[in-house]
Amino acid sequence: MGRYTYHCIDGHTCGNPVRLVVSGHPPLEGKDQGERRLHFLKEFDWIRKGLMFEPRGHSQMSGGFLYPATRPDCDIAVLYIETSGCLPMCGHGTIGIVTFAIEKGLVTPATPGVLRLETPAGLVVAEYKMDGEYVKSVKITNVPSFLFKKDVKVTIPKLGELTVDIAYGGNFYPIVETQANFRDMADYKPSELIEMGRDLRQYINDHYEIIHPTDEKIRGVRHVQWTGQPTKADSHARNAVLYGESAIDRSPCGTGTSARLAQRYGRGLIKAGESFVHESIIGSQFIGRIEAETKVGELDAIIPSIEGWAVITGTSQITLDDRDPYCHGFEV
Ligand code: PYC
Repeated sequence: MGRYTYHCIDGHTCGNPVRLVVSGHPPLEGKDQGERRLHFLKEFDWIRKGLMFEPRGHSQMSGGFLYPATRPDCDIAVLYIETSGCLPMCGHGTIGIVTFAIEKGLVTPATPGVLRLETPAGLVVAEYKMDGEYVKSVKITNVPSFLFKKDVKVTIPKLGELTVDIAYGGNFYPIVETQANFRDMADYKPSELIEMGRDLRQYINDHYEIIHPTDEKIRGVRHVQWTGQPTKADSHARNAVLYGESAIDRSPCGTGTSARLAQRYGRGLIKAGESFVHESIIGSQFIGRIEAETKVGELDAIIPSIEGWAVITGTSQITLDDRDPYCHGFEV
C-alpha cells in the first residue's frame, strides 16, 4: 500500500452523515456502475474501511465517490461507501452528494436543476432547488421499488416470533410494524433497536434467499426498518433503520422510505400520486411520493420519489498510511 490522501466534503442529510470523497478515486473497471461497485469491493475495499470506520470515521459514517457515467443518459455516476459495504443505492447519501456537488461546482448537469445519476441500482434523477448559492432541497426519483415477500416469519431472542414484510427500495428492508410482540420503536432504546435489528437481519439472511429479480448482483438484507407512530402532526409514520453493525439512520432513510412506500402500495394502503411523510428517530422528515406504477420482472412495482435537504459542515483531508496499524479502521 503506502500513503494515500483523500479530500472530502463532509455534511449531513437530515441529520445523517455524508462524506463525499473528491480526490483519490481508485480506477474502476466494469461496463456499468454495478460492475464497478463489485470491482471496488474486490480491490479497494480498504479505502472504504479507512474512510468510514474509526478513527477517521465512526459507526454512522456514509458517503460516496463521483465517477464519469458509463450511460449516455446520465450526468455522473455514484459509488456509495458505508460502514456495511457499498450499497447499490443510498437515498440520504444521494441527497447529500447532489447538494455538495452542486454547491461546490463539481458537476455541470446537462439540464440545470436536474442531475441524472447512474447508481449501481440503476438510474436516479435528482431535481434540486436553489436558495441563492445554496441547494435548498433535493427530490430524488428512485429506482423501481417493490414488495418482495409478505408475512415473513422470523424469531429473535428478545421479541420471539415476528411477522415482517420484505420490500426493496434500492436495498432490501425487512419492515417491522405493530403486532403482538412489537408495538412501537418508541418502546426501545436505540441500543436495543440495534441489537434486535442485527438478530433479525441475521435470521433473514440465514433462512431466506433474497435476490433482486432482475439484478442478481443485488442480494441479501443489510438493513432493518423498525416503525412507529410519528411525533409530528404532519408526518404519516416514523422509522428507525439499522445499518452496519451499530448505526441507526438519523434521516428517515431514502431507500428505506422507498421500500416502505412499495410495501404500503403492495398492501393497497397507498396509491400512485399519493405522498407519505416519513419521520426519523430524531424527528427529521423526508417527503415520499409514488410517482408511477411499473413492473420489476413479474412483480408489481412503483417509482418512488424522496425529498429532503442536506448541508455541508466542513471539509477534510484524510490520510491512509499503512504505518498506522488502524489505517483500515476498526469497530468496537
Ligand atoms: O438513505 O438510503 C438511505 C440509507 C441507507 C443506509 C443509510 N441510509
